[in-house]
Amino acid sequence: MTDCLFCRIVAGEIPADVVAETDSVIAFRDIAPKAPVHVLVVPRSHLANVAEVANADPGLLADMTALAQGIADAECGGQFRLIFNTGAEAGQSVFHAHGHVLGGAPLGWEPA
Ligand code: DGP
Repeated sequence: MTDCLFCRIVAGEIPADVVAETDSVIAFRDIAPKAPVHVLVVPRSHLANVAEVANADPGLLADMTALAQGIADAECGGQFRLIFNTGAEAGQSVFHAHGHVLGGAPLGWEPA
């Protein structure tokens, strides 16, 4: 059994509030939302971060972006922020690539 949290969600071993999915990507609501809409777009295959996705399979990164846009179209008028925390210092806590889709309200911009 893998100890990767998102691999376990992909496998259905841990429940999640899934909002959209394709053959290559699954999207579910973040357990600790930071905006009215906060959904994670996650490749089904285990890659550690967005750079690994881009290097291994650029089409997969396009699939993740397209699913993010579809969620934003359905839930926040097509407007959204897509964030990929990459590395612990940047705030990445789950080392299975994922994009944060944030929207549903005006978003501030407060870089550290
Ligand atoms: P990051 O810090 O960029 O690695 O984002 C990881 C996100 O994953 C964080 O916003 C919280 C979310 N998260 C952590 N555990 C779970 C979980 O068990 N279920 C769901 N749906 N989200 C989780």
